[in-house]
Amino acid sequence: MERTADSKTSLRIAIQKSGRLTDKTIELLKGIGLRFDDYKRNLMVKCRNFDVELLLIRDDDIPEYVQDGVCDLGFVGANVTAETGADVSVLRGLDYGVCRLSLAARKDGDIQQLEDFEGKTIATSYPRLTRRFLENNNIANTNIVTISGAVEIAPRLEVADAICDLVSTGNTLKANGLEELEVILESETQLIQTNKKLSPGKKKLIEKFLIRMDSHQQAERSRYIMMNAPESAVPKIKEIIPSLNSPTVMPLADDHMVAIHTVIPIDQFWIVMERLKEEGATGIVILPIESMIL
Ligand code: PRT
Ligand code: ZN
Repeated sequence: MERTADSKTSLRIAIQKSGRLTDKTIELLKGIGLRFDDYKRNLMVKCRNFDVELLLIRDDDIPEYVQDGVCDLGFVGANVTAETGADVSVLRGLDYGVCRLSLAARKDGDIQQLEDFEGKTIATSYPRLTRRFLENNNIANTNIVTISGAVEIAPRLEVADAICDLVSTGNTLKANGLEELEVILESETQLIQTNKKLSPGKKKLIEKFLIRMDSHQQAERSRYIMMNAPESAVPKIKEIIPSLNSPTVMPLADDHMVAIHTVIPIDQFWIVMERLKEEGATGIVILPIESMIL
């Protein structure tokens, strides 16, 4: 059990109870070593080995709970925080729940560009963001209809001329004969923090929590790489590898060969790999990393 100066202090973190972000968020919390009992059936769950309790609620409520200090932290889509206009701080952007909020209209219909939205009816679950975007683009005369789900069928039901909804693959729009015309917000899951005053104990816990998160994220974005290479190729290989620190180079039984161990960022994986092979690297082994403290 993590002990803090203030042993009664527990961080309260809001996460989505049941939806697209739930599994990834729980996976992330487990990935940083937090253990929970039965989070699926309870609204509030205490962590067994860190001073954290989770509040499992609808994602729409998360920004306000964090704003009001009911929860200290929250994991929620940037789209939801932006729509609620909650006064919170964004601590980290996370690479899941990635999507965009877009204006879309019937393919081959009479709305083909932004100006065509003037005077039209737009169905959305994001009235605030939609209105603001249109007004910022000098389209002041629209009728925004707020609906909470299945926004994409509104044009077919003739409830609206166009929609403003979240898009990830674009398949839903396509299946409903709609075309994406304008992206109004790029979104991802974010870790948000309350702007209410926090006790020193809570601040310390948040620091620890962030160190764990950052180590985990860094590890997820990196791979441990081991290879054998001719000793003469080492200077070239050192240039190719965008290593965090200098790589470990160890002699092998064969005098002219060495083993090289290092860490590479995953996004450069294939480029690095191809270039290493060109320099004569063989027996390349890539391993995932559990955690990385820099
Ligand atoms: O019950 P609760 O209120 O908590 O959940 P919810 O139903 O409001 O939200 P949920 O679970 O559907 O989504 C939670 C969050 O996931 C959203 O707020 C976004 O931050 C993020 N997210 C990422 C998405 C999508 N991608 C997404 N594609 N949320 C919704 N969609 C929907 C979209 O509304 C549309 O109906 O998926 C459809 C489009 O998907 P594509 O792949 O066909 O383009
Ligand atoms: Zn919701």
